[in-house]
Amino acid sequence: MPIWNRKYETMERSEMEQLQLELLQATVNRAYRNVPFYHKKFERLSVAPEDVLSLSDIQKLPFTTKDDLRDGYPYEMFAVPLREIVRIHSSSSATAKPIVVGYTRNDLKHWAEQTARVLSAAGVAKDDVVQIAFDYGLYTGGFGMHYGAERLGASVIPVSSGNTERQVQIMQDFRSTTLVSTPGFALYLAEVMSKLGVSAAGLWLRVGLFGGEPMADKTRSEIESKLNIVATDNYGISAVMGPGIAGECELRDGLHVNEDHFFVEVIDPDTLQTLNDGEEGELVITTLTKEGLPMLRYRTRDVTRIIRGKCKCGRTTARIAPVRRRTDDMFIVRGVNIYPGEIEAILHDIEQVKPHYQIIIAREAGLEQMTLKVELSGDFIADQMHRLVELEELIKHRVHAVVGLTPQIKLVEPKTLQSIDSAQRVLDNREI
Ligand code: DLL
Repeated sequence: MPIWNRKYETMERSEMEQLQLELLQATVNRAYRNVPFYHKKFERLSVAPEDVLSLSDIQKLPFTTKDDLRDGYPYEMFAVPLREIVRIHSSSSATAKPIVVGYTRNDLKHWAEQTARVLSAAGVAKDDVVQIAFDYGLYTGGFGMHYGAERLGASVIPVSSGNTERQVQIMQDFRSTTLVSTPGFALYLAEVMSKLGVSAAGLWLRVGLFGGEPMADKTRSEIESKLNIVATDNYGISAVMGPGIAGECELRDGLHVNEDHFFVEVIDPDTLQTLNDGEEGELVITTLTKEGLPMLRYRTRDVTRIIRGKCKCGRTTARIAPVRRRTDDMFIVRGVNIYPGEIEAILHDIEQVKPHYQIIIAREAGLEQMTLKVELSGDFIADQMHRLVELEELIKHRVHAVVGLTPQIKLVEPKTLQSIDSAQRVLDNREI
């Protein structure tokens, strides 16, 4: 099994820790000197960059959250002047303050290296034809994986997301060997193939890299059997970098972290104490090489555990267990991150409805659908059908503008959803 960067991916533990300490000290210095947000936080906690003398001293440092990034919208968390930034990505929200991330030329070089490593770990090489079906745009998925695949020397098809029938055609005609997408899209693609009468046996596909959302075991086996491929799980988060933070090797025994670029910790989300290796908790990531937007102890809200010890593939890097849950109420539909609170805020501003709602997620004919049940306000008199239709269209439009996804709307009688409890707020009926 090839290893893209033997030096860093198979480094002795002690050597890796020494490297991480040096990189951490440099990152902390840069963040403290160049980002007023960190400077203030350090002062408040009475810590100085010189206090980081060992890796465990990271626990003295402040956490960073998504809200901190939102408050610093758009560029306040950047550690370099804008002229040094060569790429900007952002999270999905259109009207709420999104998260903006900036990359220097070196950051992009490192990013390509990181995604080249996860592609290589999944078994992708120079001779492969890589069909990238992540969105290309502000989302980090498409471009992130693209540059890594090019770095490997593979032939890249930047097909982006959607247009599924065309994707099947391309897969057949261009002889794609590798599919890069969300697991949800891969399932839908399989559904469309079966509708079109295209069999996986007639394709060249042999491997898939999936990420951007959780992939349940059942989903993985379904993708593997329907597409006749080996499917690997790949973790990333835009606030920290995008894809390329961690990915499974062909043995699929945990996701290898690119530890020379990211320092991972797992904390108890309530006490904020660092947990031991193997204990499950919230993943916290510190960037070690990022210049544009260094992140100190970023709280991902993703639940996982750290796995140490050499993998049978030969890599010595720490691994994380697949992420299946979060500590907050964010959910992901068609790769789009959605918070119930965003939906609630939209409904608050529409006088014909109450902000009492329920979100139902299901897979229909392979495609993920979000249905939003909304309670009509008592004053709303639906004397004419067209008024209801207009109202549904208005809600659809507003939700699409904010979260980037159009839900199906079901308007329900007043007072039918007002006492819904939080466990029933989001019903995820995607079986796999
Ligand atoms: O989803 C970046 C990415 C793109 C990663 C393509 C991998 C592949 P965000 O939009 O910031 O970034 O969403 C990050 O998605 O906190 C997790 O909750 C979830 N997530 C990403 N990858 C996985 C995965 C990109 N492999 C959020 N398993 C994260 C489970 C995942 N959840």
